[in-house]
Amino acid sequence: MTKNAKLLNWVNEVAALCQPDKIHWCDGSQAESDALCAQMVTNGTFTPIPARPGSFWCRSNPGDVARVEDRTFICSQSKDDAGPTNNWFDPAEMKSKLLGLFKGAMKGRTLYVIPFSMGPIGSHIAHIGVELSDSPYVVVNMRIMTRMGAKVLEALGPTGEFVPCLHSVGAPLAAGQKDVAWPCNQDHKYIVHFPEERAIWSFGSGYGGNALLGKKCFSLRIASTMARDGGWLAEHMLILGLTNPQGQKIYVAAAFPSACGKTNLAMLTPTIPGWKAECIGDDIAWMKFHSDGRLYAINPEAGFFGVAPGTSLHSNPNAMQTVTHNSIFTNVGFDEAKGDVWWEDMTDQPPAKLTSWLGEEWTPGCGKKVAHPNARYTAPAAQCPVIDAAWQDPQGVPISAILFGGRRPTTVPLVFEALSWQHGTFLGAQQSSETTAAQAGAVGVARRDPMAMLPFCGYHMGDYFAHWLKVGATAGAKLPKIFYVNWFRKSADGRWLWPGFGENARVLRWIFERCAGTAPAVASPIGHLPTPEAIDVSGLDVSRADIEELLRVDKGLWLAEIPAIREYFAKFGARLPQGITDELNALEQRLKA
Ligand code: O2Y
Ligand code: MN
Repeated sequence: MTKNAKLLNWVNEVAALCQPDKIHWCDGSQAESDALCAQMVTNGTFTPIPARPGSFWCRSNPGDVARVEDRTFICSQSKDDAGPTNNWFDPAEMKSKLLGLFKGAMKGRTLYVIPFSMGPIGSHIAHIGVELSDSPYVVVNMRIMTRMGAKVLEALGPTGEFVPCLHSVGAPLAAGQKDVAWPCNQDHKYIVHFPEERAIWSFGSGYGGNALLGKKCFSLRIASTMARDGGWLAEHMLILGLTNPQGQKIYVAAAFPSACGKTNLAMLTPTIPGWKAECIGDDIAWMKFHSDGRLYAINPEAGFFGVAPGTSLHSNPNAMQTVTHNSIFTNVGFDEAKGDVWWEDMTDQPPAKLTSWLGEEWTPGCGKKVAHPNARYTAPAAQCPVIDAAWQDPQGVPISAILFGGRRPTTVPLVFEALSWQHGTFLGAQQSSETTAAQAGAVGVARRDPMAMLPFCGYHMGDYFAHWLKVGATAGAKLPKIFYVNWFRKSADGRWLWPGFGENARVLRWIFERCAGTAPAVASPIGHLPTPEAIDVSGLDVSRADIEELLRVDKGLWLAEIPAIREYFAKFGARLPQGITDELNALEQRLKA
């Protein structure tokens, strides 16, 4: 166990409040995970997947299928500090409300103590958390997604600091009451962050980001406040390594809104001869400056919690390889005949008959989805065939380029380079993407999602932009270059102009060569653009006219967007840094010149 007094006291306090039947300190072993999975098979939560050794199919309650942004709260002392993009609630009032809900919430259940490290244990960039949860599903997922168990308690020692993460599915069991396969609370869901005391309380949901508290709650919302205070960056970014045919390597981090192919890019297989891409992480980057003046990144996670629908040997063969074993599939379909899972677009031909994520019989053409659009696989990063050799390096990897971008059928070119760190910060701050059918709300609406952090910044977004500018102003000359990409531009007649997927390596090549100082670029009002010849399209069915269109800057369309950007920034009021306003004004002037 542990001699950490803060941890022991907190476990005792939570046990007294939540009144679990048992307390289990997780050691993170295979035997422990096997036993919990067997227990979940017995009670109907898990079904073994014969085609994928060590893997399980799981169906959630249909009312508990995704992160609940409207039930996610930032409880800073001052409402202003949460900013206009977060739901704020007074911390004392929230605690009193939640104490009522947590009281007796774990009756009939086991309280699992889950010590975890975000990042390689012992890395100076990593941080420790402890999740107290009454969900065995959370335990086995946290074991994949983080470094978890006895080794973390050892690293914590008797006086080490940790972020306390309290979680209950909010479904106590009366004596003799039979459990359901997916316990949760239909009426009360709260995903709550106390940024000043660096604590997380989550009640009522067992799903994904609501319950695996190391991910969005800790690694982004709480860590973003830690990063602001400590002069580092906690970002919603993939990290990949890119090696040229001469064996030179750079690392790139990229922040894209949902439905822009972030996991596909993180695991991309380049189509251009001699180039290699390797994955460090697909979702989160923690970045700190080293004594050499460069920004180094770690992936704080140890697994992938990826969207299953749409993942296929065509879109992401490396993800498909990753999930062949030791994986958990939540809310996909199940093929009894083959003993395997299936989801939309996994293969060209669907199986003849499946059980859907709702547990209903499903046949092709029945008009329903077999998998929920937010169905997920949980899989160990170590199983990814293109995992980078340095993915566990406690020093992190040096970042040469940061990419922003979004899904924009018009206006935004395939790629361009920011004029400076401040200009790049502005580009990230105004980042927008068109919504797709996979998201809630209207389809085809351009939504602003600054640095892809809109639901994940634990404090006022105006202060977050200021933090980015401060990092740039204090860092010196070795900052990463910033680029903006758009794989989704269409022709006037609605045709995709760029093939995407592995072909995106051609754009990464230009970025690599800009970092090396060898690729040509031309000045434009929005930034440095590649010349049409600078993008390698050899062997690709992209005409000269298409590449010119992909790189065209329509000043009229950009000018038309300025008022919308200005209106968006106005919501940050006096906390919008002058540097961001200056960049918007300068862009307008360059477009009008
Ligand atoms: O719905 C959920 O709880 C999952 S959200 C998620 C999971 C993995 C990576 N990114 C996200 C996200 O919402 O950005
Ligand atoms: Mn994400």
